Amino acid sequence: MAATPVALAPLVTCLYDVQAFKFGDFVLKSGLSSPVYIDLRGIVSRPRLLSQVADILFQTARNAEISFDTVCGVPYTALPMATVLCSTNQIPMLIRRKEKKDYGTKRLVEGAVNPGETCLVIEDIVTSGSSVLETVEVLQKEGLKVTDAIVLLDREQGGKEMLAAHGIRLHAVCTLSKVLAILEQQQKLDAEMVGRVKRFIQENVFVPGSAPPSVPKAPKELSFAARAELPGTHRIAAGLLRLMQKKETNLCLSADVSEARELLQLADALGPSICLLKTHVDILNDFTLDVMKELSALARRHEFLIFEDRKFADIGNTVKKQYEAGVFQIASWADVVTVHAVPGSGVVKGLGEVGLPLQRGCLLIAQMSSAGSLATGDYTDAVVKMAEEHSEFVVGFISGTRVSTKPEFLHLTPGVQLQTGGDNLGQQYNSPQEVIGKRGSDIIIVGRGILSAADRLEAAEMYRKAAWEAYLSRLGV
Ligand code: S5P
Repeated sequence: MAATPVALAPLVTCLYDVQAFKFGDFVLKSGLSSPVYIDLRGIVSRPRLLSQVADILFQTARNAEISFDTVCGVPYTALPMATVLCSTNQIPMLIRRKEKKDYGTKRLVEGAVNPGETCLVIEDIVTSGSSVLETVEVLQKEGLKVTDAIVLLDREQGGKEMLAAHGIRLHAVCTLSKVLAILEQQQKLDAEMVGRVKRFIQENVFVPGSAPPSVPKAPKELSFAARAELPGTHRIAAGLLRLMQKKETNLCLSADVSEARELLQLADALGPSICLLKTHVDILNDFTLDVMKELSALARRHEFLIFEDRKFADIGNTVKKQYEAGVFQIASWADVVTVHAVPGSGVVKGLGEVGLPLQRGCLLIAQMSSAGSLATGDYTDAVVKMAEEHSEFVVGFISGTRVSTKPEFLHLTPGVQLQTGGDNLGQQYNSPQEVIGKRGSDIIIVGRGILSAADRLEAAEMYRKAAWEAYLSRLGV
């Protein structure tokens, strides 16, 4: 598609005419003294200008050849811009609420949220990039992909670089230098003021990591080794984090096979490459407790944990029995199990009565990889809250993205393959780089990506390396 150049001078002139740029001496919200003050809020009162701005934002997205399913404007000024853009071009829009979630049970993102879809973020002005990032994180928490943001005006104070460090490409319609050049050429600004503004920009570039005074500093990313030593980290999580660091692996094998012999062969051959081996024990045709004893011996030899993906989802009294007794006696051999939060906290309490004395842990299902999953938004938030209230037994989450900022919790993500796509039953795949590097998860869960390979060990090593490298680059190593 040939790029249509955006005519900047007429746009800057219109913005100047509506007094979007003020030059003089101002004190910004952050407390900084600035020779320039930019306020694009007036655009909403000029319908023709608002349409023009929306068209230019859309043209910029097309010129950059970004593909996206939905658009979300950073509240509030970019909201009407996104509305006009979406309405004109018939694109579904999402609204991000700005209110903190403790104000009530309202959803943080309104509109049809389809996890896995790509959302384009629209912003009016970017300084440090923190407002865009805040919206991006809320959208990602809903399972949406965000790779690009379009901004009307980039003040060139480090926002682009900060967002790039978080995997977001920022495309600016216009930069502050360009505005200065156009206004100087139109003799609306003298060389002295242009020089003052340029110096101010250069002296006030926000370097990633050194946030401006008004922006809360993002918590520093801790290594797996450091997270293992935090006082609040569960014993099981700490052990797992240590062995992940030691073996340099954040790969969990989903060993969805139906014969015990194959399960044990896989555990022996791939054991050195994995930190966890995940079972669906009810898939086995020839399950015996002796098989699980052999599996436990292999787990000790190769240093991985056993994870039964049982997805308990009943009242406490029932799950307690399902966990402890019956044919499978899961609690006797599984270090961790998965749990649906839908019955309420009784499910965790019931399992804990059996698991705690055995020093076991559980993972709460906060999001699912399957298309149309109902585990999104408020449900996901409630799961995180449940985990925090039961951290004696909950070691982390099954989720597509990082859902808790607490480094004590682990995030494990299924629906991972090197090739993105899905199966014909709703499974959706993302790459290890996307899941670990961009969405902030800790461990990838891979089944068919490895099991369908001609050489399973070679495939496991490929996944191990991809996920480990994504983790290292997230740490900035
Ligand atoms: O949301 C989920 C949760 C889980 S635990 N989506 C999933 O796919 N899983 C499990 O991960 C699923 O039951 C299967 O065992 C594994 C993914 O397998 P794959 O072959 O698609 O990689």
